[in-house]
Amino acid sequence: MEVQQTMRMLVTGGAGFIGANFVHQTLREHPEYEVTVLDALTYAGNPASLAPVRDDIEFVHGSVADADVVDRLVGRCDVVVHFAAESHNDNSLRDPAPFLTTNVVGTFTLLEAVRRHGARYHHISTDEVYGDLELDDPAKFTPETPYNPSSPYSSTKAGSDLLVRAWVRSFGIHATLSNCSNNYGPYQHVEKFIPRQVTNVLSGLRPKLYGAGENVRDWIHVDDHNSAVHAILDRGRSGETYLIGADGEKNNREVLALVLELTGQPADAFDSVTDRAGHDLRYAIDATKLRTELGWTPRYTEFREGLAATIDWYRENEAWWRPLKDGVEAAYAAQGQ
Ligand code: NAD
Ligand code: TDX
Repeated sequence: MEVQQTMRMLVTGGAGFIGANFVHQTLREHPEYEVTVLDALTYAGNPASLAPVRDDIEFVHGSVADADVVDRLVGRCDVVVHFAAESHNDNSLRDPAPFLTTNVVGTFTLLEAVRRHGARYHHISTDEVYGDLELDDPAKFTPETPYNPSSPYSSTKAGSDLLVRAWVRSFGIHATLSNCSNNYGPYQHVEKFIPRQVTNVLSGLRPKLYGAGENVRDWIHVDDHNSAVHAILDRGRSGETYLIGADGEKNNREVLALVLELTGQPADAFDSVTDRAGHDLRYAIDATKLRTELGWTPRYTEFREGLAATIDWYRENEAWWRPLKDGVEAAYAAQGQ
């Protein structure tokens, strides 16, 4: 019988949306890992998202920008998967400062610890580093697309990606990067588009569409994002960037129409509100490298089904999102959104 060696994995941002789903998937499907989560529990971090696995992981409350705690944890890990970030574009327009500290200084702090201790590092990033595409452009983002970020959020993510690439080239750290499109699924903060609209309907509020709603996002289920990250951890080549996407392009109007249909609302039961400043028009991912080189395929190919299951999750888990809702809506209302 083959005995599998246990590897110690540090997951930063594991109390956030994608990180928490990653921890759940890792414990379910990858028993070779022992998981430690490092999370600062900002407004976006929720210990309740880890409650089902609380006894199976180590949880450390702290910041990725804290060099002492990072050095101690990276020093006793084999693998670091870095999800922690300030992640919301609208917040980055209100106050960019924490985006610099967490996304840039936090990544720098991790990279220095990885350099000292020799851990394997995987960097989670976004397709937004590439800027946006025209609606009628047949092109999609590829790993060769030049960086051209639009918002304080995406520019700090781009900066953090460039730090990783420089640490690979200059110091030879063992690192991979992934840039993924828009995720949906359980445990996503109610500030984000799909959870905001779903929880608005569940609260008797009208959904809010920015501008004309023509902006296109390339939706992927969070479990598909995370299975791609595991494929990269298992089989990715050091120093390489993999784009993660599942051919899920839809404009915001279409997504909102589905939310309204699946929740039994009339098709016109929403408000058009002030558009986002600098609003990126379209994102689209070409994931050929991930599919051909690593043999990855998505499981959630029917957006309608994945969205219906996500709506059910918000229906059944009101205790998880209700405490966040009023504060988020008050902040949006203050800026006419
Ligand atoms: P999120 O905002 O839901 O979660 C972020 C987590 O990081 C929270 O638990 C928060 O407490 C934690 N955190 C914030 N600052 C920290 C700090 N200084 N130290 C330690 N922990 C800190 O974000 P998300 O949507 O889960 O995104 C996770 C990662 O995936 C981010 O790097 C984001 O850029 C990337 N990403 C997100 C999407 C998406 O659609 N949500 C798409 C592509 C890439
Ligand atoms: O109320 C809303 N109404 C609306 O029309 C909100 C909150 C958003 N929108 C629009 C803006 C975008 O075109 O919906 C689209 C999606 O918005 P967000 O959920 O804020 O996502 P986005 O800005 O596309 O960024 C997301 O995907 C890439 C994540 O938040 C990022 O972390 C990730 O990098």
